[in-house]
Amino acid sequence: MALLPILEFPDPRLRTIAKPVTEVDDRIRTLVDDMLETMYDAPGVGLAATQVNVHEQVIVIDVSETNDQPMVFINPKIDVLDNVMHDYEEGCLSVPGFYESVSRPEHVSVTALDRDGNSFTIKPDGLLAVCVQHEVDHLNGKLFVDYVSNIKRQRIRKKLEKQQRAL
Ligand code: QAP
Ligand code: CO
Repeated sequence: MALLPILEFPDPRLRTIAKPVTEVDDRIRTLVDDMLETMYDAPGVGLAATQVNVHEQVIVIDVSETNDQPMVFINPKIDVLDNVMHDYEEGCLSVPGFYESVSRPEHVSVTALDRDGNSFTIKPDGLLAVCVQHEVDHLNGKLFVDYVSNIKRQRIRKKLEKQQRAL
């Protein structure tokens, strides 16, 4: 197991489009385990491979109160089930210290492969539905700050660039 460094906005590598995983093998399972360790250490509720500079379609999520229900989504596909939207105050390990309200579809279906390479489909509720969409956005090079106004995003970028220069 290993802790992986997390890329921070506005790192251009966060804009990379992830490739599908062609085989769920031990290399992918090691990546999943390292991503889970990195997410729990942060701590966070979701992490996409893009955020640890691996550009393959792998997501880990744990929205349980007890942090003992890890979920793995490989090659996830989202279907929007209706036009109902829901606002949620989102954050991101790649945008530390900033939270903004984002509107997303409330009802989605997600089909993915699990860590054994088996396909599954879920209809997530609440925070899980928000989190899956947020993480799938990462695999497409998209960040939650892309949904806020240019002025807010610019403010966030400048503050993070200043913090990063101080390191
Ligand atoms: C994505 O985000 C998410 O700013 C996961 O200083 C967030 O785990 C989906 C975190 C909200 C749905 C709703 C953020 C930790 C963690 C920070 C996270 C921070 C420390 C964010
Ligand atoms: Co994020």
